[in-house]
Amino acid sequence: MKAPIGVIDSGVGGLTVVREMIERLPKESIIYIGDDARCPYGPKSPEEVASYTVELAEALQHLGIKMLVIACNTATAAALPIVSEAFDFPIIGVIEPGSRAALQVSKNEKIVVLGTIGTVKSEAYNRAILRRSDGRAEVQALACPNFVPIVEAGEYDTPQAKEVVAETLSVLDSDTFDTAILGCTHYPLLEKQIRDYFPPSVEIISSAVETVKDVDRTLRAFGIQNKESGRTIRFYTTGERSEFEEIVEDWLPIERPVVEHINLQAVIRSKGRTLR
Ligand code: I24
Ligand code: DGL
Repeated sequence: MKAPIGVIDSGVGGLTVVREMIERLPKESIIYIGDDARCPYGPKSPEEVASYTVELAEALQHLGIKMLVIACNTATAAALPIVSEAFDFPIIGVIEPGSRAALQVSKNEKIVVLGTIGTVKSEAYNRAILRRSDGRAEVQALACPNFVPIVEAGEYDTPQAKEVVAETLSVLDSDTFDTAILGCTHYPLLEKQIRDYFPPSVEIISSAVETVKDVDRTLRAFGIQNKESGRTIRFYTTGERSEFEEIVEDWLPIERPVVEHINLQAVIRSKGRTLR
């Protein structure tokens, strides 16, 4: 099936998932929407995040997708069950894949999740991990609200970043877990700092790769892989086109990326007509 896979995020962070998709799913077309106008989702209420997430999914439905990936941890935590009920195409989030990977590498089933305030408050990771381990796992979750601003300031590889990471993680006792999940799109950019802070025995899981394995499995399970050649990748932002484009060019191996501004309500209201 030639239709694109939709990917949604609160902004540009979900490009970490797109990067893995480009590499691991070379035949699949992609449409990405980043909700930069309303980013960050991390500090917002679950009701607000859920309504934004449904709106993004609805816009992609109008643009004609065959499956949806919610690349944002906060949106997955707040809205995956709601969105899954509301649409006919298969939908996957980033929390199940990350939880599964953590349980696979952990020796003692003691896991810490790092995420936004919304993700931590939702306890969605705690529930996913406990369900998968038949209640055996011990899960701690820590909100790291200072991490996203450091990454977005482009300061993820600085002494200040190292300091903020150390200060934030200092409340954890590293004897009480052997695996840490980077439960936010932006945290892979701080992986070096997080790695350097924890003892070497702590395994670090980032969910992007695991999520793309799930996408691949889902495409096969539904028999909707693309077998034709000439895939396309398009990006939409609810915010500034040019800023978004710079980050895409910097982050993805795409020569001349197609990036456009999107008005979600205009797309949703344009009944039946797909804007292509
Ligand atoms: N990284 C992120 N968001 C930003 C940024 C960044 N600015 C510099 N870098 N800005 O997220 C957010 C606000 N913008 C976004 C675009 O539209 C308008 C508002 C992390 C991105 C992860 C892929 C630093 C930076 C970069 C390129 C790649 C990675 C990166 F410029 F961290
Ligand atoms: N994309 C969000 C996440 O993965 C991080 C940025 C935000 O707070 O919106 O949780």
